[in-house]
Amino acid sequence: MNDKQMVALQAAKYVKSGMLVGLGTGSTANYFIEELARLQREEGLKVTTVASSTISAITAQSLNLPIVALEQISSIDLYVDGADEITPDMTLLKGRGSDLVKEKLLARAASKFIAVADESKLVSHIGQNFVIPIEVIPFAWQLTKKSLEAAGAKGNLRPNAAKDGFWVTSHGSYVLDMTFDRSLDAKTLNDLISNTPGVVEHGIFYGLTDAVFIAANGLVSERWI
Ligand code: ABF
Repeated sequence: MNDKQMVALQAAKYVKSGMLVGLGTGSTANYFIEELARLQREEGLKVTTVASSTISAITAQSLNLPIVALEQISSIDLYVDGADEITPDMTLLKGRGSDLVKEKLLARAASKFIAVADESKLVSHIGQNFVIPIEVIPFAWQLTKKSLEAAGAKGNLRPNAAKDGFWVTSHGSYVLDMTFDRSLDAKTLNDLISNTPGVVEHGIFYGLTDAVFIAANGLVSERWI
């Protein structure tokens, strides 16, 4: 069993029958979805799920997990998802793929949000290894980019090489992949980006995690707030 699978299985121990469970996106979240399906099949677990992306919804459906649409929920019991970066204060960077809007909605709606990852995701500050994805309203992208540049950011629209154009998310936003001065802390960055007109949502998950589970060399450590 690899570290991603191990940490996902640990998170699945917090799932109880009757829960409405949010399904994350990515390889670690996939192991969690597969484990839920196994628990349902072999141990009679009864849960309802809601997915953070089309791909996770397809996976859940193919494994016969009951699934409801985001439109049908106003809160969930538990959300389990991976991350691209995790800082010591449990801030996450997410959204290298897409659908970070749904991911953030579920993280906010959850009574408990557990972030799961292997140790490669641990960083000292947000933006250490990856650019910060910022979803913007398409017609506002130039103005939004300019506002962010005035705050010292650098970057550009995410390209879509397959279509020889720009990346468009599942709900029609463009994505600005930006870097910021590394002296800015997570809260400052979070507030700055959230308060920029034209921004739909961004990949900094500040103050949203209840726990971070990290697997390293076959051992899982849990850190709860
Ligand atoms: C999605 O998948 C993203 O928000 C996050 O970027 C990524 C983590 O993927 P993995 O578990 O495959 O490393 O949730």
